[in-house]
Amino acid sequence: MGEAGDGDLPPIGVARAEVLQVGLPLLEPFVTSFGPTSSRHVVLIRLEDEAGHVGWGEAAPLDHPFYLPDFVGGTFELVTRWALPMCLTADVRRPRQAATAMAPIRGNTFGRAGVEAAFWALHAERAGCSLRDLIGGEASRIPVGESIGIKPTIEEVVEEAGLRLREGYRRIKLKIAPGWDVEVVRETRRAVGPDVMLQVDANGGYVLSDADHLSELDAFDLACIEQPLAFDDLLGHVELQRMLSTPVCLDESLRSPGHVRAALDLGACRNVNLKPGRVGGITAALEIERECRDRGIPLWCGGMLESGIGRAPNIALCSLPGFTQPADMSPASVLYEDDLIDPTFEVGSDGCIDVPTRPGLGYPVVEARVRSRVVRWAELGGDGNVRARGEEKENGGP
Ligand code: OSB
Ligand code: MG
Repeated sequence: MGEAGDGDLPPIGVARAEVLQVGLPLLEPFVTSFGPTSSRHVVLIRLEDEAGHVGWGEAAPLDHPFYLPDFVGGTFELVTRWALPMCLTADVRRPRQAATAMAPIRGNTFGRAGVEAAFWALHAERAGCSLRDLIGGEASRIPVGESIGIKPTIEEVVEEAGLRLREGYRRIKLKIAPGWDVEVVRETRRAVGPDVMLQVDANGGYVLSDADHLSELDAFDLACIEQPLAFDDLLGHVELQRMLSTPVCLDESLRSPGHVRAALDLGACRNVNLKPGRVGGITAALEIERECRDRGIPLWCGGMLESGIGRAPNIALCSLPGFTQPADMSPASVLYEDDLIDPTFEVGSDGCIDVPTRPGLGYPVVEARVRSRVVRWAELGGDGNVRARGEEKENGGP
């Protein structure tokens, strides 16, 4: 388990751990080709060491299994029964050894990533170091784009795009689905002009026989078409990419560094959306960043409508040089009534957000707000045993 230099490092000793499923107050449903996401919960992992240092991580699959198989209720169980105990009983001295400890778990990338993130945050807190510095990030500000969901009318999409561009956002991504594609792209391109970076995300809503229809999108100079085909159809994307001049970007299909290598070797995509949660954590994300940088593949950080706790490590990752395109990183003010961190981050008039330099997670967690939103919880000892668990029915939720 150890590696060179580990002898000098003390174990990241966890005295107490908590798993908290919390509800986030979405301002409006987020609609994609797989349907509306109107209820949003995430699983938070809170680690505390003997000295009282705290590390927070967030596992952010969706509430339902329509984006990928992972869903919040299953992820709560995965974290409580396996992922966290496997880390607490291992000799974790570096955060990446948490990833190693969880390696026997198949799939369940979001749960593993949330636990690993908590170890990164706790390690950074103990070292008095920012996450950015811990991973060797360079940028102090990162460019951001908005992901605009399917809306009742094209006019509402065009209006939202215009608003964000006036605010400074660096690019616009439109959700598309059969029956909501060429027209919404044509009208948005017409409204924003030729110089704005524009792209689309189909969330697996099409089949290969839609290729002729999708090739109509080639006329609009899109930066990419994200996940046009099913999440498990790598070879379909190889064929489709041959038929489109627009770069195919993969999201759902890429759930590990091996998937990214396979997709690039096969020609299934020319652009990569990296969500640390989707690929199993920060260690896997670092491997993918290096792979894309070495190959000269445009890379950007996607989002899962995370709270600020979930977005924080992703912002740190975006400071690495391999991230060459704007991130899906709308601040909580766009998505939620409030955030779980305060102060949270905002997008400046240059379309960028600051990469935090504070130690640990980088943002103060509003613990009272977190606790008021808990719908399901578990408490574990440093030995990995569950001491207590329960549900808070008055907060509702799944
Ligand atoms: O496909 O990128 C996606 C949100 C939830 C699930 C999947 C996706 C998205 C987004 C939102 O596009 C991006 C964000 O977090 O702002
Ligand atoms: Mg996507």
